[in-house]
Amino acid sequence: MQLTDEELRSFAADGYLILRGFFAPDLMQLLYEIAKSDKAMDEATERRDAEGAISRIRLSNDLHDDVYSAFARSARIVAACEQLLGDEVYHFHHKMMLKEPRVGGAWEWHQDFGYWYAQQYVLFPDMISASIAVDAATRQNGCMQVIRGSHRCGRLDHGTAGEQVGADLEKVEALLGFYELEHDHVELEQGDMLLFHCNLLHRSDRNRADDPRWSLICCYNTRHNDKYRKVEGGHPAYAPLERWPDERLAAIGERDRPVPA
Ligand SMILES: O=C(O)CCC(=O)C(=O)O
Repeated sequence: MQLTDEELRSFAADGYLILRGFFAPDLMQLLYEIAKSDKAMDEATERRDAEGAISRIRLSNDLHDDVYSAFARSARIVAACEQLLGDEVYHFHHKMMLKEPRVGGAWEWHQDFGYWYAQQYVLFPDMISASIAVDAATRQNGCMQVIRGSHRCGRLDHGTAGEQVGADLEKVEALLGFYELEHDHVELEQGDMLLFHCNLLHRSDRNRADDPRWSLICCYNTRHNDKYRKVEGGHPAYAPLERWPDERLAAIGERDRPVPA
């Protein structure tokens, strides 16, 4: 897995990079079938947006013997993240983001580093997330939106917005208005992957479509940015990450594929 110079340049300038068809359709079908029939998704945590609409999130700080963790161990994702951040990365957490048809709530403008800096004892914005489209993501079902290049302005102050944490909106508006940064909608097909820098401002709208929008987001921290305080709970401190080829992800997917009724 080798990113091109153009991909590296584009991530440095924009704070995000879309890799189309990153995972093959057969492998995505396994993840899709397992997730959609997984009873654990019924226990996902609910988060209300500022208008009270609910998004659900199933987050894991640990790696387990399941298909979600297998994706988080993907050698190709990890290699891409290490090229973009210039250091070894480790698993920080992964999460299934579940936006149900018609009801799935919005995520307010925020930077992930706004949360992680405040709560996770890390000080350098050398962290990254890989969002894999389990369902296609469209404007209608509340795809992710980003402010292109906003990672370059550094971390903004964050306050609360509903049950979420949101960035200072005056500054968000200044980035879009005064500084004329572009506001992009990231539409994805199943199997596409969005890599985004932890200081990239992003949000997503409520799902107003009849189809769900589920994604698997794998988050990584760099080794040089290990947690300076090791506390119980929260996202983990550095531990070497075992990286797996796609064949191993597929083997776990085949093993756990639901048996048709
Ligand atoms: O995928 C989305 O709709 C939002 C995800 C998000 O805000 C996040 O992972 O921080």
